[in-house]
Amino acid sequence: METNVSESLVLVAQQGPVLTLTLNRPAALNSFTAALHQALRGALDAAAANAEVRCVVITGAGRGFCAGQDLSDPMAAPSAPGEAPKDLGVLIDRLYKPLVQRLRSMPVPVIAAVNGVAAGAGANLALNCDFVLAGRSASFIQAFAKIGLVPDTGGTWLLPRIVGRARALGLAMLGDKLPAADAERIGLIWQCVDDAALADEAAKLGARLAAMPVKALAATRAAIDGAQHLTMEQALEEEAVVQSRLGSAHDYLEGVAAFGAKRAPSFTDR
Ligand code: T3D
Repeated sequence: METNVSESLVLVAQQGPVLTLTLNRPAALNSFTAALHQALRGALDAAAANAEVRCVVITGAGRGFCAGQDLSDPMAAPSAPGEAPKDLGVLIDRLYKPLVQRLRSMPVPVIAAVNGVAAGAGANLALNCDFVLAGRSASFIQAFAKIGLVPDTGGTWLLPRIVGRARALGLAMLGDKLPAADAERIGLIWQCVDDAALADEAAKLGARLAAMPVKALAATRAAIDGAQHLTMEQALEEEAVVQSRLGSAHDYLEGVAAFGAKRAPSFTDR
């Protein structure tokens, strides 16, 4: 059964164990204001605390996914002549950094279902998710250079790791619109699907992930991200530490028992 819990800047709908969060400022292509940040982070916190939620899908209302920072918001708009310049670093520290940290520490997998343009921090919001599905008419724009900024919301860390330095620099310096099919071709995203199929494909993937041992999936994300700055020797040690923890958890015992009994497993850890 589907329930709409809130009609606000972030629409929240739960279908079984899959929670869908819809950014809801369609007239401004779901660009970020402080209030939208607060609503999204609040919804993610609530999902993280809710044992019934085993996968989160983030998407956008209307024709866009998210156009990044709302450039007309007084907290971000350039200062008027004579005023002290705004310190955008404060905005990043207070709003974007905690959002990325929240996303990347979610105890369940997170899917971005990119339904339209994803620009600036909106593109990197998607890239911080574990899976990015995009409709064929969607696109990704590292819009920062066009307004004299560097990629933020984790873009400088993510882009070279996902697509390599050459493509990272090309995307970040030129700021061109990258269609979803090209984003899939260069490995920036998981999959490009027909627009009409996006919601169904996201729901299908969400249900599949929700039925998996999500505690292990969250540990997989942390281990793969953490290994980026480790030597192979250190990564082997870290794998032993994590495996030791997971090996005594319910889901491992259940997975092995189900395998032996040739039945479907029932994973419950979070
Ligand atoms: O504060 C800081 O700057 C630090 C933090 C930075 C993080 C960032 O995200 S920096 C990057 C900010 N984002 C952008 O630079 C993207 C700006 N938007 C665009 O370039 C274009 O809108 C798009 C390429 C995304 C889409 O183009 P198009 O032609 O499909 O739509 P449009 O007509 O430009 O936009 C539709 C409406 O949304 C329009 O409003 P209107 O005229 O119908 O009333 C437009 O002003 C509004 N909109 C789109 N993006 C933003 C926005 N309003 C405020 N802020 C936006 N980012």
